Amino acid sequence: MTETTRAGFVALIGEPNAGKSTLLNQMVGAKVSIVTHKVQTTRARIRGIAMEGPAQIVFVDTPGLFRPRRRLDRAMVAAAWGGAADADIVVLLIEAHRGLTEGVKAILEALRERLPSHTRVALAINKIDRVKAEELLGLSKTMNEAYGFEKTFMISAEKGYGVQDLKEWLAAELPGGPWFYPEDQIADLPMRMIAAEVTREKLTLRLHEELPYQLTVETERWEDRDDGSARIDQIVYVARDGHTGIVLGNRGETIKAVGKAAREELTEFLGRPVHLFLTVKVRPNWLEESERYNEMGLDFRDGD
Ligand SMILES: Nc1nc2c(ncn2[C@@H]2O[C@H](COP(=O)(O)OP(=O)(O)OP(=O)(O)O)[C@@H](O)[C@H]2O)c(=O)[nH]1
Ligand SMILES: [Mg+2]
Repeated sequence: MTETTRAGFVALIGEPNAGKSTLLNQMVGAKVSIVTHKVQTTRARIRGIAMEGPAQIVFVDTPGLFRPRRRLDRAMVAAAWGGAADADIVVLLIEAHRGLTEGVKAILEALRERLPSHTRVALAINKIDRVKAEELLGLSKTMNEAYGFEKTFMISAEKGYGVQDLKEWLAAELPGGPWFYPEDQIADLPMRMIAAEVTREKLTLRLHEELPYQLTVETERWEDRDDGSARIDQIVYVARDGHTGIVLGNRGETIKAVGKAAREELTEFLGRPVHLFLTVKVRPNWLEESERYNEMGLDFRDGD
């Protein structure tokens, strides 16, 4: 088997909101990484596993690359570059309608500076459903003048256009060798973390402005019950007293809606009933606590 099989790591990098997590989910065929219309949704490196013929492609979703300010930002950006450095192939995602932005320019610069020169980098121009076909050729040309990409793909991660082409190319380019995971595994992330991410996604979708960036969710207890259901207890850590009321909402309606949406998604994901209990706790300093970073799968020291 090892003579014909191929396997490797493909890191998805790009600006926040480029569609990296959407692409990972599309490749895997299941929602492993949370997606929102807001920037900086993904906080850590998330592995999703896809099979393509004899090849096993381990996709590494990374936090968006941007100019970091806070400790959490720095740890996220460090995690993203770490994912790129460890990968066999890096795929840079850009948004078709935004083109070669200042942020993308900074990433190209950093690709040259931070990654070994033999690193293989492909370009995926995403969200092609948002632009006219004739604009794409020009953008592809501009991008390839700015950086020596090995190959360029035009895709819509959301609609699935061009995704299979990209997948087949990656599968063919990965090194020969045994698979890293069982054939039917789709993610390499503890269930308690996936469950916390699902709740964070629902909170991010319902809360405004800075609030989603100032909270974190942890699964505190997970009990598999005899009747086949799971009882999951989670804590939502907020940074300020005033945030508790906003997260709870008028008569608790926000947290109720969040809990319901998260529970439904988890029930579907796990294929069994879920009882989800959410508690909101104020923790003014959580953004400076190493334990919170460990829970998120981030390296606290990277924030120094
Ligand atoms: N129109 C369109 N929207 C897309 C496409 N791919 C992703 N999106 C949307 O873009 C937004 C961001 O998608 P994500 O997958 O969360 O982006 P990301 O790069 O993982 O973002 P961060 O985790 O914040 O770095 C979401 O609203 C997606 O639905 C696409 O092909 N077309
Ligand atoms: Mg993401």
